[in-house]
Amino acid sequence: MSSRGEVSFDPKEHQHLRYNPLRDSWVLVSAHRMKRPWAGQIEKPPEEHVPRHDPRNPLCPGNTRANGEVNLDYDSTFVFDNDFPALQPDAPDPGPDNHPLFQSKAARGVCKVMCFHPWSDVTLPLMKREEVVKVIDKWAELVEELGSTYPWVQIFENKGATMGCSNPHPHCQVWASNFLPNEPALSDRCQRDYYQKHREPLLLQYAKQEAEKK
Ligand code: H2U
Repeated sequence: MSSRGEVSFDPKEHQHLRYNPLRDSWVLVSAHRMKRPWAGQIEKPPEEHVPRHDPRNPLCPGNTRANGEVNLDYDSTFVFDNDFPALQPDAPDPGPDNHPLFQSKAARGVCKVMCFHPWSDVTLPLMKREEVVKVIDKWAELVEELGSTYPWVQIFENKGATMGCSNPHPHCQVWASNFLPNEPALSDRCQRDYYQKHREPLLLQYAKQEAEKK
């Protein structure tokens, strides 16, 4: 309470708007909502037992994938072209639009799958440091290789059933596209605008401020 009897602001108690500089937008923060009683669904941790090698799993070493190809008998990382790619390098152009409300464009690219390890019963946090380094080196290699052709390369991991992950084997996906997806396009625009105004990279200034404010 201030001397004038006003309630002083507590971010854990009082709802407020916070600026997201990467989206030039505002987010409503109402942290006290987490205190409400919960009688809704509670997720149990998965109890599944994942075998180290499953002869039917298309991501395991030496196994046959959905398209009939046989995986190498790999003992580290293993990268292959996704057999069900969301993007392909030679997708046809939809042609000219006849109305501004109904526009379409060619979406081209490459989709790969990368297995992190030959064993299905490990995840990144359970792998040895040198095994994780090999994964990171492979990510860097793929970004460099695909980034020389495509303006955007996205590496992501769908993890767990709720996220729609189709396979327990440790893996990620790599998508390279001939367009910038919406979120990176917006944050690119915001960072460029910030640089124009302040002559300093937005993320660098943000990191400095965070370090100062602790
Ligand atoms: P997700 O678990 O995030 O769905 O990634 C697994 C990917 O592996 C998925 O994109 C591909 C799927 O298309 N895949 C193949 O390319 N071949 C297969 O035989 C199995 C799965």
